[in-house]
Order: sequence, then C-alpha cells, then structure tokens
Amino acid sequence: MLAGYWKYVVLSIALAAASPISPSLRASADRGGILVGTAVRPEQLSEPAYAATLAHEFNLLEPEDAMKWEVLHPAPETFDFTQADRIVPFAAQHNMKVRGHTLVWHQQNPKWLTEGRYTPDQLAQILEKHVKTVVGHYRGKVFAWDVVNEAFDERVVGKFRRTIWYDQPGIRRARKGSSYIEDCFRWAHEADPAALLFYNDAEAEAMNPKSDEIYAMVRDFRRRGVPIDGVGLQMHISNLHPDIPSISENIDRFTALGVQVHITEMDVALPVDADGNAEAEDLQLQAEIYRNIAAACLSHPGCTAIQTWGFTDKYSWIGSHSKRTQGAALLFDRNYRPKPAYDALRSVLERSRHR
Ligand code: 9MR
Repeated sequence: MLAGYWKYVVLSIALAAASPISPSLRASADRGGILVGTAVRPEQLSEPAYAATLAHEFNLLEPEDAMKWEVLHPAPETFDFTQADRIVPFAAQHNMKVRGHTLVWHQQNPKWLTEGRYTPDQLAQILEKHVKTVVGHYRGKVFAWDVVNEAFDERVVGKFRRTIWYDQPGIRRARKGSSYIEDCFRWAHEADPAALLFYNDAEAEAMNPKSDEIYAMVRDFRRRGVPIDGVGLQMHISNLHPDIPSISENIDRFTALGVQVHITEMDVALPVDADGNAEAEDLQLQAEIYRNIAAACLSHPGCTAIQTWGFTDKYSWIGSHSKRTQGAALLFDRNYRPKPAYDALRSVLERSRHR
C-alpha cells in the first residue's frame, strides 16, 4: 500500500518537473482543436535546442525550402526527397501535422526548367508529373498542400503574374486566367484525394484588390467543383499597424465560401541594431500584433491554423532579405527564449478552447 503511494508521489513529482508551469503553445492549441505551426529547415534539426523547442511547442510544421522545385527536382528525370524526408518523419515522431510547400511557384525553380525552352505541351507534362510524383510520395503524410503559391501580380491589380507556368510560355492555357491553376489542383487531388489543397499568397491578408481577385477565383472554383479546400494568408508583416478589422473581414468572406483559412507564414519584422536587437517598445507592439492576428483568426471556426515562418530569431529569412536592418520577427529570441509575442500568442490559444 505504502509502496504504491510513494510510487504515485515520485511519479507526480517527476511529471511536474518534466512539464513547465505554463502549457506550451501546442498544449493550449490542442485543447481548442487548433494547429499552431512553424516553417522548418532540415539542417537545424540536429541542433538540440531547435529540435526540442520545435517538438515541445508546435503541432504542425512546414518545410521552409525543402519541398521547393530546386531541391526536390534537381534534374528532369531526378527527384531527390532527402531533405524533406528528414523533416516529415520528425513530424510523425512528435505527433505533428505537415503542410507541404509548394508545388507551383515562380521562384526557386531549377535552371534546367527555367532555361529549358520547353513547349507548353512539354511544360504541362513536366508540371503534371512533378505534382503527381511529389503529392504521391507524401500521400497520407502531408495533410495539406500549398498547391499554387503567389500566382497573382502584386504590381498590376487583377493580373496573373507572368511566369513560366502562366504565359512564359505557360502550360497550354496561356493567358486563360485561373485555368492553369485549376489543372494543378485537379492533378494534386488525383494524387492524394484526402489531402487538403490550398491556394497561398502574400499581401492578400486584408480586404484589397488582390484578395478580391483571389476571392473571385476561389468562389468560382467552389461553384464548379474544382478541388480547393483552403486559402493560405501568408502574413509577413513589416508595417507595425496592420488593419485587423479588414483582415478579419477577409477571413470572414473566405470561410463563408466553405474553405478553411490558414495563416501560413506569419512574422513581424522589427527595426534592429547592428547586433540584431530590437527596442523593447517594438517587442511589445509586435506581441500585440501576434495577439490580434491570432484572435482574428480564432474568432472564425474556419480559420484552423496559425503558422509562423520559423520560430527562433536565430534563423529567419528577414535578416538577409532586409540586409540586416530588420529582424527579431519571431516568437523566440536567438537563444530560444520566449518573447512577449510568444506569451501573447499562447494566451489567445489558451482562450481558444472555449471557441
Ligand atoms: O524563407 C524562404 C527563404 O529561405 C528563401 O530563400 C526564399 C526564396 O525566395 O523563400 C522564402 O520563403 C518564401 C515562401 O516560400 C513563399 N512566401 C514568401 C516567403 C519569404 O520570401
């Protein structure tokens, strides 16, 4: 009897010591049925602090670059899944879901493709094979795909971006609006009918001409039975005063079409000094932005995932992209210490269990 009691006490102490006093992001999110995720890079998985934080805090991940064409498809007849195949088992081992990113984009494509002078027919075959091979390889392992990324032009309102896939030379559907995008969704659906298929874009978070175009495309796809399940709003924020009501209204109209919304690439870039440090005041402002965006998402049952573009300021695309003038954009600092933004996000996730 006594032995049993002491076993119980020792076990409780061990459990209490193993779990931090406040729940992790994922513990809070799990209770509300929410996905909280991050982009990841395979080369960092061998760093203990990186791997431990990732597994402890998130229930969703997405390869930041490892599923892009230049990595996965280095030669016309060669697919190389080595990098992404380090990430996907990590997710399975830690009971995390995987978003796939991305099957069709105008960047990070291999030279054999961009300089290959293919005809539209050849290109269509190449793209179909790529989509079906990649989605097929990860069938049952990747639960949601960014099928097409950033197909709308940010400079010319209402225009599709001029890319190898659309009209340079395009895949048989040159200048026929969204029809090349439709083909890609159909190919992906054939390869894994259970995967959720997303259209993902930047600068379409709020109500604006670009999000209007995307909305019109998604509405048309839904009406005609094109297999689209969701819209990814990237949420790279560098203006510290995002229009939250407008973002909320945009989420509202997409979810009203019956598709899910995922926040897919959130970060909030701050001005930084030469050492990469931001002002304390800006870190508070950043926390409020994370709080407000998360709350806007979670106020809609159809907004089901909040994902950041990396989680530690040690590794973020913002530094090199801004020539080191901006940074500190994520939830953890360079030493994996949670920032005010982390606490803000967690408090919203905590409340989400009542939604
Ligand atoms: O974070 C990615 C970075 O490592 C790459 O060098 C870059 C190439 O353009 O792409 C970054 O990720 C982008 C994502 O795939 C699509 N949306 C914009 C992201 C930031 O540029």
